[in-house]
Amino acid sequence: LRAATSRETGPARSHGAAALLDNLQDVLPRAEFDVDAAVEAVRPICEDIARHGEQALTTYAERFDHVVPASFRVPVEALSTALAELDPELRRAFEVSIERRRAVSLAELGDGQVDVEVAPGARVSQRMIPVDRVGLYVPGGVAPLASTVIMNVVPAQIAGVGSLALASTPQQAFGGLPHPSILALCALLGVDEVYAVGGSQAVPMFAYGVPGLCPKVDMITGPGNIYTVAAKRLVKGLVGIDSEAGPTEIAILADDTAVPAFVAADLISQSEHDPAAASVLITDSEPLIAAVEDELKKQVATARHAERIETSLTGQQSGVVLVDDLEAGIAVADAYAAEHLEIQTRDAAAVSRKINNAGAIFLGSWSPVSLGDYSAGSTHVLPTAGCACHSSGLNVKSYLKAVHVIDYDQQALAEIADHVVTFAEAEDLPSHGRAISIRQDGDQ
Ligand code: HSO
Ligand code: ZN
Repeated sequence: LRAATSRETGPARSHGAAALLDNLQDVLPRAEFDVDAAVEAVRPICEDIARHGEQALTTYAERFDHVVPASFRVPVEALSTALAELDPELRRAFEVSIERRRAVSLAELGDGQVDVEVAPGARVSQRMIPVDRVGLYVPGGVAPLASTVIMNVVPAQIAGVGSLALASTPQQAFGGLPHPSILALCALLGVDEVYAVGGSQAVPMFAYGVPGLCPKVDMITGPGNIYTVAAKRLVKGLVGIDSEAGPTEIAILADDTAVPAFVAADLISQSEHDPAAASVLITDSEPLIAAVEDELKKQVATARHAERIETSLTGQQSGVVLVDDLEAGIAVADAYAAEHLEIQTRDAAAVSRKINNAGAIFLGSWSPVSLGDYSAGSTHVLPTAGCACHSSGLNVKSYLKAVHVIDYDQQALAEIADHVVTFAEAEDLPSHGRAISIRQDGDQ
């Protein structure tokens, strides 16, 4: 697919970056993800769970998951059993991923120090306060995303979130428990409040609380299918949410130095998630396109999930963008604002500094997206659907509230009093001014 060429879109940056971005966004396709339609489907579920709690959870477990867990709250023994029965090699893989995500999360935390004396005796500082209680949903449907447990739980714990609950779909194959690797990870990470509840029900359960089962949370994080996303949209405001994650995306900006087999493997890796996943190659090299197309044919043929990979790769959301030169490629990548952007070019680090819009940037031949999905230490919860132009991936700060602390002494207030009174008058809010001037009257 030739989705666009730099000839059609004009030479990079010659019309001004903003005009070029608009133009490119029109021609770059993206997966359909109509959350509004799904909202209508989950609205009655949210209302029902708000009203009827556990009884409603039972109804939907029967209807959607075809198994009603013995108890929606997973007994802690099930977590330790899952950990005890975990394959040792997989346990080591989990531990390495946790260690690295912890190291990076600690760095993300920084010292958070804001403490400014704006004038003598006038101090404004900032406290970073963790969210009290978080509910995390981990999908267990098509693929049980055990890595998602790490990506959500580790930064929340490092942020200092006091109470963390996790839900994942009950699985018929595991007697109504969530997938054992998800349970084992909960045990490894010390999360013992776990529910066997599917996404569109877990979100309202967390948002409203279910009496006698699950206390209400303050914030809900974690990905899910379109109904989970729709439920998050419905309860947003009542609780905080991380983001509305759509189908996964990879864009690869490559020149003729890229290794075609690597490029193809990386495109395929994200297409493996979902028939609606987007895999986009942006390059100025026609020989690379030909070589990658050959590789794709070879590699897809032997892939375990060839069918959904092929649907994703041939979908209108995926394709190749042939550009005149790397500068044009950078403009296309910036306009697309991919969830994951790989740069496989000469001096990838220098190219990456010209990119402003991407969820995460993977440099060179040895930092593929799959590494970030599991064990790089970075987050894999990233903005999709172009949201990378305004949002960040999930990190320690996502779980922290910045609270300003204002501390002026009498003299410092007196110094600025007239300005505040004047300002308040200009807004026709004289009582605001009075709250200042009453303190200047001297007879208090
Ligand atoms: N690539 C997905 C995350 C993931 N991949 C989990 C494998 N497991 C969205 O960033
Ligand atoms: Zn992935």
